[in-house]
Amino acid sequence: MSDDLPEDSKLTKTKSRWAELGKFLTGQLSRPEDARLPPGQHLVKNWPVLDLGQTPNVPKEVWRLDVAGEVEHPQSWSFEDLIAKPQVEKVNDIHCVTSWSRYDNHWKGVTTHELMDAVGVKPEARFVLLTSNDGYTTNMAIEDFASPEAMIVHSWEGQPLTLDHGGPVRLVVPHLYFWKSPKWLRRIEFAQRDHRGFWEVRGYHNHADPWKEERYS
Ligand SMILES: Nc1nc2c(c(=O)[nH]1)N[C@H]1C(S)=C(S)[C@@H](COP(=O)(O)O)O[C@H]1N2
Ligand SMILES: [Mo]
Repeated sequence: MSDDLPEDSKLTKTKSRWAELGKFLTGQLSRPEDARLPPGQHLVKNWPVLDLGQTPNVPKEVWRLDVAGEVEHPQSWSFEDLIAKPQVEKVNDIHCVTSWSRYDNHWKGVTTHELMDAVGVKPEARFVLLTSNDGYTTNMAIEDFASPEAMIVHSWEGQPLTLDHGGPVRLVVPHLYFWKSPKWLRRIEFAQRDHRGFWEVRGYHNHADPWKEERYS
């Protein structure tokens, strides 16, 4: 699948270069008077679109989410299955590694806790690998995936998530840089071992905590 990805695209080359150069690193803590904004970030009011440039148009009628790996009950959810779960609304901030942050995003969807309960995650599971319909992948420790703020979302500001921003369904893990929030979510795999995703193998930090400026590895 990763064969289809734009390895030589300008964006991929530029961002790989930024990782080598340590672009946007301040080495500082956030200013105490503005503790909401992580170091090296600036605030935007709009919502930029960032991706590899291959927008997969998967209507919600045919969208599926497979949950596999170290789970008691592997499942494949339709959009209807997702909507049938308890719906939760949360508000949180986005922090992108390219240095923009956006406050007060209203999300609606299903918590990762709900999904983990539904599939029965085995105690052996320690990592999560996420795969999207454009071939994008990203990875995280199960503790990060299980953050109380992490959600599988289908709505933003009371409206269905637009295609540009990952509709019909994306993951949002707001305590990590936004590249750990895959758009067009297709598959969640629980694993005993870590498997680095698209940006994680291109010089980006495996953990990605914006408060610690974990931009690059
Ligand atoms: N499927 C997919 N998810 C993705 C990406 C991508 O290229 N493909 N890019 C990531 C990056 S680098 C960022 S900053 C955010 C951008 O999300 P947005 O376009 O909704 O702002 O999506 C993340 N999730
Ligand atoms: Mo990004």
